[in-house]
Amino acid sequence: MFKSLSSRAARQLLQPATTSSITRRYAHAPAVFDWKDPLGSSNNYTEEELAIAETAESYCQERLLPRVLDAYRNEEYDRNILAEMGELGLLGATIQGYDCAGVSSVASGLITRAVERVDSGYRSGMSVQSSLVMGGIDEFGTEEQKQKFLPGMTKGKILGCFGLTEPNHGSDPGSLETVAKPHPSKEGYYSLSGSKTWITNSPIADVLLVWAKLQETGKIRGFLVERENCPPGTLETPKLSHKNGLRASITGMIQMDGVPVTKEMMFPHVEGLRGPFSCLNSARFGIAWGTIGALEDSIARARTYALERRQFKNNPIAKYQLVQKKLSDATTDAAYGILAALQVGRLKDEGKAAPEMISMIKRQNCDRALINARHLQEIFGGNAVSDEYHIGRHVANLFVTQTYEGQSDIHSLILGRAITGIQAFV
Ligand code: TGC
Ligand code: FAD
Repeated sequence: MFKSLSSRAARQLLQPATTSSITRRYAHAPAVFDWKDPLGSSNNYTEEELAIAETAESYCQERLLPRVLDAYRNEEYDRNILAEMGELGLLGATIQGYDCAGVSSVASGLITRAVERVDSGYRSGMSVQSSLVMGGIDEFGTEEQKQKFLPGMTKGKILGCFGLTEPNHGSDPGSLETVAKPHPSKEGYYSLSGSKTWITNSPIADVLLVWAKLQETGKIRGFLVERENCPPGTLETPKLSHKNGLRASITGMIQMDGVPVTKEMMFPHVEGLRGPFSCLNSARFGIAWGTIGALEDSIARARTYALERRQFKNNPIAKYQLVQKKLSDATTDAAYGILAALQVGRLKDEGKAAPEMISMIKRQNCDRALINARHLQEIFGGNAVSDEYHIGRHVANLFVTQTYEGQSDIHSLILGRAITGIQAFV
């Protein structure tokens, strides 16, 4: 957190400026523009946050980047990635206790930015584990549930998934059909039936956080389904293949037919959409940081390409105004996006971040990252079609980030409702 100004610094700020103090103030070397951090956002991070960002960036560049092309080509997600991240303390990093790192929201944002600089799919696998499942257990779980799952999940030894979306209900999860009723033969158990789709990590998850309507009340409740406790034939989690985006992550369905879940595995004190949406607040916040990481990687690659590629009288294409405009637009949106995410991160840790603020940065950063990456793709000409230039992968991924955790138009309706007081979805 920022320290309050020392009384000496406060006195200096409050003193009327004299000629000599003005001279002293401008005697520094002139500030230099850094295209990688155009508005100097790194001045606002604590030493600890900078150190965490460096650890995450090193891991991602040294360990994730070398395997992303094969993973994307073959649509393969290596579950060891979550164990590696766990070793470094990157999972569930904002959670206090249970062997988690307990860092600031801004530090967790810097982690997602580092991961998504390599690939949105890798960030997706991490977000689901950290924000959606561990975050949900931390906020709504019993002490027994926390003790049982969080220490293993922060190490990446127990993997989680989050099942809200259904084949017929995506933007409108309030209409979900999955039902939990008293188990017909097992005392103290519910029986879960229904189907979820487009669920990140579901084929490899050990614990599935499933949102279902309790038959007795008609209210949505959260259930922790442990795969190893499901009798044969009650749970299937088939992989969804042939995706044209997010291919380095694993996505599947959750098909439940009378899954027995002990009553102790239901979140006791939250009902309705407040449960899943509270988990989504943290995940959406992470995406706002992450997508800027993907955009920053697109900018760096497009800049390098534009400086090296020569056309017309052997000029680098970076010399031409239309190419420079694309780089300027993208760099400006990335810089604004990070500062907005940083502001919301500080407010989040003070308990002052309204969900609509998170909708605003999720929507804006996803939309701007997608639009700018698409424009930067043009700089690569025909080479953009080769996956070895990485830009096409970012563009395909960023379409998905704009779609999940609330499609951008849905976030504009959330904002519209907050601005006008009038609900537009129904
Ligand atoms: P609405 O009336 O707005 O709200 C119902 C209840 O929920 C509460 N609430 C929130 N609580 C905490 N945080 C938030 N952000 C909240 N938003 C709403 C609200 O106060 C109310 O509580 P209560 O106690 O009064 O009942 O509900 P609605 O049905 O009208 O909502 C409409 C809408 C459009 C806002 C909502 O359905 C929505 O956000 N739709 C988008 C669906 C979505 O985001 N799905 C995400 C699925 S998970 C996913 O995509 C993971 S991808 C992971 C990866 O790979 O990275
Ligand atoms: P729909 O709701 O059918 O929307 C289609 C279009 O209609 C959108 O453009 C939408 O904005 C628009 N629309 C809908 N209603 C309105 C309205 N009232 N006004 C104006 N426009 C409207 N879900 C999970 O629960 N867990 C996960 O882990 C998860 N991972 C995912 C991973 C991937 C790769 C993908 C692609 C999706 C994932 N999802 C997950 C699902 C995701 O959250 C949904 O796809 C998303 O919420 C949109 O729902 P939908 O696909 O049913 O689209």
